[in-house]
Amino acid sequence: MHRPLLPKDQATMDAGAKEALILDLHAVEAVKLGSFVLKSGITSPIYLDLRVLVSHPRLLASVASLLRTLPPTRPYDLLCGVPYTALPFAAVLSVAASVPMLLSRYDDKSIEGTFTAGQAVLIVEDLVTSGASVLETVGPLRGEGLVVADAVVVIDREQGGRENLAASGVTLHSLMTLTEMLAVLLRHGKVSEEKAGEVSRFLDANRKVAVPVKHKVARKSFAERAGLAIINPMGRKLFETMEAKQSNLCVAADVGTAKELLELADKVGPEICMLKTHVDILSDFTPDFGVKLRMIAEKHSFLIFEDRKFADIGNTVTMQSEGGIFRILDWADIVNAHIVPGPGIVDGLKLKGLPKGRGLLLVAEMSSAGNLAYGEYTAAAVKIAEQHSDFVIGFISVNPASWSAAPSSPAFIHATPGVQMASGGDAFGQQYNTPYSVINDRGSDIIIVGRGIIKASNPAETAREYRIQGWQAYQCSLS
Ligand code: 5BU
Repeated sequence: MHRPLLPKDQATMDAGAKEALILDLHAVEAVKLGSFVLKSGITSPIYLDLRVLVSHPRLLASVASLLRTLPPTRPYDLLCGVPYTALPFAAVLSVAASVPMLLSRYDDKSIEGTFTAGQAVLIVEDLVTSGASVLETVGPLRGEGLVVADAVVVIDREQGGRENLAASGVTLHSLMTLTEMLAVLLRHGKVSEEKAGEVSRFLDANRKVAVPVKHKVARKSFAERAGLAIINPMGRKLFETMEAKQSNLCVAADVGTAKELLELADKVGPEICMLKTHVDILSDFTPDFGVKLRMIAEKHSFLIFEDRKFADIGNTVTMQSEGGIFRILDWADIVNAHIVPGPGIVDGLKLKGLPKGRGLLLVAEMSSAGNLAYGEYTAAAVKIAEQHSDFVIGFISVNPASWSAAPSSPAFIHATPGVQMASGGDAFGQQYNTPYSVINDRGSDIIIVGRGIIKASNPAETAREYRIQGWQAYQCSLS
């Protein structure tokens, strides 16, 4: 994967080339003087508009080749431009350097292109003020397990972007600063002393532009969110249970018999807010299973979530949830569903579930490698949930913090499978993240842990450890 752009001795940009580029940018009116409100909200006497470069192929090529001279702190496998202005820069650079590119969609933050988790991505940007746009692109890439350590940019406006990016683990490499640009323009008589002075004073007064708050994950406490789930009693009950038990742990009770499951439920009960079942794997299921499990759930105050993943048309799922051998709706507080059949599946489950006060989680993302639940599919799940917020309590999700283009309401809860104390996977594509990563970095609420607990020599003690880790990560995410 080692792909340095150029040998180190060529890495410093030639001052003459930089000066020529600045004059060219001025000539094509990429530099404008006046009074402008920037994306970061501040009013600036200078505006840089590098979109005009698409009309000047020679300049575009020269920007791309100069960006190639900036040495990143680590080798990289892929390039990703920040939409939209930098996309042609990244494309030209990609072709010239023979490095594949990714496209990060502006609307839903989904990623186009071929990649595998662990590959390193170099970000390409036109200019940086607070660094907010770069961070909007970095988040979804990291959410896919890609490594982002460096960003190359044509112009650094020197207004806190470098520091804000460094705080997020991204090193900024710029072709030039705004001060350098101004000095060249002044020397060549392209700006007056007076205007140059105005821009310098503006820069001095605005050295620290913060990343706008909307780009940070603002988290409310579970207690506050219980108050938001007003039309959804099961959602509220889950939030309240979490707060009361100081637990955002759900154990996935993937054992082979009802006997083992009931024993496990009693053991881990004090540590959990929810127990997840796959009732169809129990070899000794009998109709009294539900009554027995509900007694244990009441004793330890946890909710029961049958991970049935309904996936049929509304009429069929109505019968599947209510009838058959398992009679799931009689004993499960919460079930989940895929949205592949469309919103009719929610109507079908709601028909019998809502009168019983049950709740539904929609599978918006999955934890397994190569799954197809991402991008527009995930956004569609959010939409369906909003249309049925009396019954849908939230989502199975993996990286809800990356849904910044279509974030879900804080009244919805996020539960995430694929959790162990160490990241990794199993032989069938399961992918594990740590409790801290799931709750604090990825913005989820509940960790769902199966084998990490049930295969431990002391499941009760291990559940306690996971509960503490999950709860500490939640507390950390509030501050
Ligand atoms: P594990 O032993 O911690 O890997 O178990 C994870 C559980 O979560 C298991 O019951 C799965 O069926 C369930 N699961 C999952 O792993 N990934 C998903 O995307 C969904 C459910 Br939805």
